[in-house]
Amino acid sequence: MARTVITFGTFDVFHVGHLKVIQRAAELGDRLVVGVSADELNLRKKDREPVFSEAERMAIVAALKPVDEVFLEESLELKRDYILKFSADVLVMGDDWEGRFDEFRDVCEVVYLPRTPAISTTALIEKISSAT
Ligand code: C2G
Repeated sequence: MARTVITFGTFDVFHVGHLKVIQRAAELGDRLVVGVSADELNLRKKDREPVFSEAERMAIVAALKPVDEVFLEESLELKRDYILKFSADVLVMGDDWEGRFDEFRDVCEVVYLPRTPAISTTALIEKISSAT
């Protein structure tokens, strides 16, 4: 039976930390499904508009070799529904989310992977905006 892995993220200003979590997630199964968070959800979650729109962020993630399918993550509260809808066997998140999704262990495996150090969208935005 094919093993489906699901992961979620904003993936704004796509960087190598995003790439690594996606590559490592894909290695845990046969099919990788990625939920890309909606602009609206991002605004609520981080209190700012993403640099790239949800359509652009989805297009970038969908074009990656390890990714089989992308969908728009419209709400953090729908995680269980998404896991069931895509018949995910494993939920993967970076360890900045450690413990936050343990409640889904009744329907799938939950794995937290170590974040790639020293890179983040916020730091990149700051670096770019301070460049002259
Ligand atoms: N990530 C990583 N290393 C970094 C930066 C990010 O491993 N240096 C991982 C995060 O841990 C996450 C994924 O990349 O698993 C996407 O990160 P974000 O775009 O910051 O996603 P986030 O806003 O945390 O959205 O439902 C959950 C949310 O949609 C997650």
